[in-house]
Amino acid sequence: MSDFLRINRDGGVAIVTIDNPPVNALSFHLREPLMQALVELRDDASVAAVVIVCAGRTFVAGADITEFGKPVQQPDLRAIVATLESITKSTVAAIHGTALGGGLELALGCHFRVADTGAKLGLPEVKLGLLPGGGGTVRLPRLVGALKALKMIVSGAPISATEAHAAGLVDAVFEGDLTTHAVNFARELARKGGPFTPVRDRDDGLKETDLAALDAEAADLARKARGLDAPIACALSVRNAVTLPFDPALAAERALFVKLVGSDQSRAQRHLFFAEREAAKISAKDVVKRRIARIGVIGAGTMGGGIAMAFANGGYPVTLLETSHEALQRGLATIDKNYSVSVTRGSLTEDAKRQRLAQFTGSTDYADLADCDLIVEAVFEDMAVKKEVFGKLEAVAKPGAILATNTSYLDIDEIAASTSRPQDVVGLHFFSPANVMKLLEIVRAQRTAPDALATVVDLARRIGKVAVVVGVCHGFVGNRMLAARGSESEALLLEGATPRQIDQVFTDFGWPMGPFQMGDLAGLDIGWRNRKAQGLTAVIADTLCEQGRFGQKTGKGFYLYENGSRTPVPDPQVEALIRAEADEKGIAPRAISAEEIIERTLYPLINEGAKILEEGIAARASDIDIVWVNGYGFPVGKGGPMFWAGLEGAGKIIERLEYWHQRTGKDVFKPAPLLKTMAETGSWEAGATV
Ligand code: T1G
Repeated sequence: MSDFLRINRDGGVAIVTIDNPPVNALSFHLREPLMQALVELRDDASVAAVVIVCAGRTFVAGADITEFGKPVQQPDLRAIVATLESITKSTVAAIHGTALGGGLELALGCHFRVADTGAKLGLPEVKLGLLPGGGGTVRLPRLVGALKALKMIVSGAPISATEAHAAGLVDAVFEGDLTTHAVNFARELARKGGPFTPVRDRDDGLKETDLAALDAEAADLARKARGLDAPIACALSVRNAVTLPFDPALAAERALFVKLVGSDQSRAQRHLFFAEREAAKISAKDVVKRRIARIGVIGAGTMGGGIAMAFANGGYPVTLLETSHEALQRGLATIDKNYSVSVTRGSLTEDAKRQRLAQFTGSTDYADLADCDLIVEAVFEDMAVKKEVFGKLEAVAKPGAILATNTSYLDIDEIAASTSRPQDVVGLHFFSPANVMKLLEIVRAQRTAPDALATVVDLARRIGKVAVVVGVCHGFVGNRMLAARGSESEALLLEGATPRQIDQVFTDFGWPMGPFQMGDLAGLDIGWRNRKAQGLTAVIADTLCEQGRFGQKTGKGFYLYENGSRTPVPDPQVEALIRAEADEKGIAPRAISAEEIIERTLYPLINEGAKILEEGIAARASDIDIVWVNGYGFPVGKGGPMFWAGLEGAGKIIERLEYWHQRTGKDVFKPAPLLKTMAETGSWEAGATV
């Protein structure tokens, strides 16, 4: 038969077992034998029912994403589902793990679906810049209704077996041996006899469709799409399921899919799918990871509290240490408040909140960290303070405990060298709020032991973080590139651009917000403190801070925030301040184009990324993309700065960088040699391995 599929008989029930590790993706080498098996069983009179089940950890998790962009090899999924629906005897999909994308569409080709209690079902194609291309947008509404189908397909979020059962997507949910339950379910159907109605001919979910409500929901989702095409296509295809007969709706779905699969946006989002998995792979063969049972966090401020929550949310007990009882109580109270907000929003139950709070042990005594396997310091961003903390850890941390610093730009090699155990020292650069932001830059110091590194990379995945291993330099990857991106901000303002204009260019590009609105959100005083620590100035931002204009938290920054509103309102006072500074410097205002703003912000960003690759601070260009998409909101439809450089054209970027370098003399515009390699070869040379 096939290495990827086998057929067993249990009386009159044929059990088709798919076995294509790791996730039973519908690769061509599976589709071919699957099609043959379905035709054979359809025509075999001794077969009374067909059950499709999967070996391994999950039901089919989708089409094989590696096949996209290549010529389609028949049979494709649509042909398989059509053959499945031509079977008149009962067909049952037995779902465990995650039935996603083409996997759920395969299951929708069956008359019935049963699932085990832990199963999840979803159509996440939108996250790849696609829409379900195997009939999902036309069949799912027929079972669960158009509105629920719309929300599932545009969000891409899976639902539980219980929710799927309640919605009519799944016909039964079982505990225990799913295959046996599925076979008995199928046998009972066969005993009762058909005919069995294929999903394509069912309309129970479509009968009461409120088209106005559907259109309203679709319009709301479109507003949130931020320039992405796939969510719009998904909504249109679900609407077609309501307004068109099945076959024309299916044909329209196919046309939309073909358009999306060839688009730059989908290529960008598929790039990110694999890049995220690559980033977690480090060259640490045969390394035994250390056991992590208990976490210590030093500092219960914004970062320390968020980091402690991130570990508690991941199920780890946390000892949270502060210098005083008052500071500790303040930190614990903030944590409690954060969980209460989640409960109010409905994203956390009261019980879960209690469970998470029970994970915390507060202390003001370093000795209480003695049983911790990983200790993360999140104290004031000052080298002397960090070294003092590590000095104390020398005395209490047990052998083999990993000692991590949350510094956002200090030299971790210097911190490690101040201890007697540099092999245990690593950087864990969380992004604020640490309990929410997915990105975790794992900073490998020169003497970080391979097993320590492998341990924290694995731990990051366990607490739901997207880990990228980076090397030591000022600002590592993200913040170093952020400095390059912002290096011209003040010059652009002084030369005539307004904060609103620059921010608008960024949001038009697809960023959630521009740099000035972001600065007001984060607090301008943070950058002000960093600049002062480094002896740097930014005349406009410094002046705003001197006036106490820190941003949203003070009601004004680059923008005004009236009556506690979070909506930025341009402030004539700020524009007057900018003009006054420009006049003092003899800079006459001029019209500045959107293209110029892109060239003086995003091109230096890419150029710094190229330098980071050359220095081996990042191992792959795709790692840099993962940092920027998960840590700074780089639009997923553009794949990250390094992927986007390929779309924009490295040659064009070099030419414009050279122009601005010649005009300003600034190093940030001096094209990195690797950028030239990219222009010549079309791909980024991997930098040294971190
Ligand atoms: N195709 C190819 N490879 C895949 C894959 C897929 N669909 N899903 C996972 N992999 C690889 C992954 O790269 C990794 O490889 C390994 O499997 C383990 O994955 C026609 C068009 C199922 C929840 O979007 O969400 O169907 O790094 O590390 O954390 O309408 O994988 O080991 O070499 O993620 O346990 C729709 C994508 C496709 C689901 C498991 N389906 N996958 O998570 O393991 S488009 C998806 C996932 C489609 C149809 C449309 C997750 C998972 P390597 P992993 P995991």
